[in-house]
Amino acid sequence: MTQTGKSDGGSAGPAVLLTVLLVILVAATVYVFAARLYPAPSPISSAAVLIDRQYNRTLYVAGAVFVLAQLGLAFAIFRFRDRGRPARFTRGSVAAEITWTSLTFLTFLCLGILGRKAWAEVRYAPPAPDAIQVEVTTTQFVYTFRYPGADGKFGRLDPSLINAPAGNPLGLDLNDRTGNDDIVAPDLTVPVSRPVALLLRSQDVVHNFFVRELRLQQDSVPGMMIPVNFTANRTGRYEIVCTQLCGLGHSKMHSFLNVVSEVEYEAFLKKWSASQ
Ligand SMILES: [Cu+2]
Repeated sequence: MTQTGKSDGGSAGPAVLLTVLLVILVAATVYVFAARLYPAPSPISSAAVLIDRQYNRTLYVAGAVFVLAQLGLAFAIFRFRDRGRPARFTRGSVAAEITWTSLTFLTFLCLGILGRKAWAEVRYAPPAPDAIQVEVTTTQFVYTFRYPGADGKFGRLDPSLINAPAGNPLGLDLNDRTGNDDIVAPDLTVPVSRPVALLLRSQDVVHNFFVRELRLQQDSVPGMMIPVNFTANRTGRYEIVCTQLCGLGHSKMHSFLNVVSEVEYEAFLKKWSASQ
């Protein structure tokens, strides 16, 4: 009631404005995703296709929940707007709480189960017997890739021998014969359609190995050897970037993944073993 005693009809303005804003927000968000304004580069491995499928599934589920929740909120704001009457207190509903908490739990459980293959294939499956082994070492702010050479064995590393300006960034122990044929390169070169088994390690802080086209992103952690597998099925040059803020030079920390033919790969090995 107003001071004059006339009935107060409330104020619909703020409720209408907020409702309209929410509907515009929902429409704009749906448009950004539906029109694919920022498409990801096409995948270059079967595991990347699985990751894309999982991403889309998660996006559809989360998108549907987002649209329903925001439109529900818009409806509630408009329906229960200020009508000049005192607000009524409600206690909520335990049954409704249990229902949507259980539904959320089941949704995430199902998404996790559906996505386990995509995750496990890259991280837990043992590498194929003919996989190409490459050790990836990260340090502020470079990647160094090591191939075991003809003997298939990595030579011993000694941290006290690390001396990048003298050409030994990994601390390769030259007294260890298995290391004599090791190949150390600044780029990662692999043949197309051959399984690759990477071993990630770090010399200083936590870095990351990320190739968008492989949908592969894995931290490298000091003191750990982290295996990841991939098989690239399209030749090309793809950027490898560090996605962990690892210091002042972080934004410049990158390298390249060269996916080449068998012939080019053999030539690469020859060239680098001759230079070392
Ligand atoms: Cu880094």
